[in-house]
Amino acid sequence: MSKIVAATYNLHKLEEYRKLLAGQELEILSLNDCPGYEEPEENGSSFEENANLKALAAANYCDLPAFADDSGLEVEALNNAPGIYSARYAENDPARIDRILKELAGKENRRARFVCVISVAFNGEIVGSFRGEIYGTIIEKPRGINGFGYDPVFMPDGFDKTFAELAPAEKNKISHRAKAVEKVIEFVEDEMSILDNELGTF
Ligand code: ITT
Repeated sequence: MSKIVAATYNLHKLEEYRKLLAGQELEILSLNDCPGYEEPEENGSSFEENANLKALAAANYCDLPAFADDSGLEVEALNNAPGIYSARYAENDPARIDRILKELAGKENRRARFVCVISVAFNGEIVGSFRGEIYGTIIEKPRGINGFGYDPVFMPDGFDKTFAELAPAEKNKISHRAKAVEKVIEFVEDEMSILDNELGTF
């Protein structure tokens, strides 16, 4: 089974990746399996730049293929904040949710989307970056206990439950992370079949 490093210390993300990639003949390691690793500073100005630098640093340090995501919530009426600063918007999940709700108080437009960009790094370079998005609205009060981060206030379009009220398997069918993972799998399958065809010509 091939090994790949999921370059994250976020155990909720890791859990989602292990489920989303369950059928893939992959042993998914995390940064907890890379003793001594020091995370690079997330100083990119886009989800793509941050995902690239996280994936590359982990692949180089662990000498294995690695992928990383940079993800977050973009709220239309807040000029797309918190965006790439989603993890740093306040000191913990409840405080981050509280800040969003306060900033949205009195505003009619509560449209938002989650974004996830996954970059895959191999042999010292980024081989691809893949984006998934899901649109929805921010509700007035947190609901539900599943998931993590902003899930209790995000209600995806077409549902009357928040991400935190959906079962994990339901979130994993529609989420920004699931959509980005689908693109990664498609890319890897295409690359493998190109490789197979090339090897077949010898
Ligand atoms: P790593 O960098 O170690 O992967 P992190 O939590 O710092 O972990 P990010 O910099 O990508 O990750 O920040 C993503 C933040 O966006 C995350 O901490 C949540 O606050 C929010 N977020 C991302 N995906 C989410 C999801 O599926 N549900 C709820 N909140 C999410």
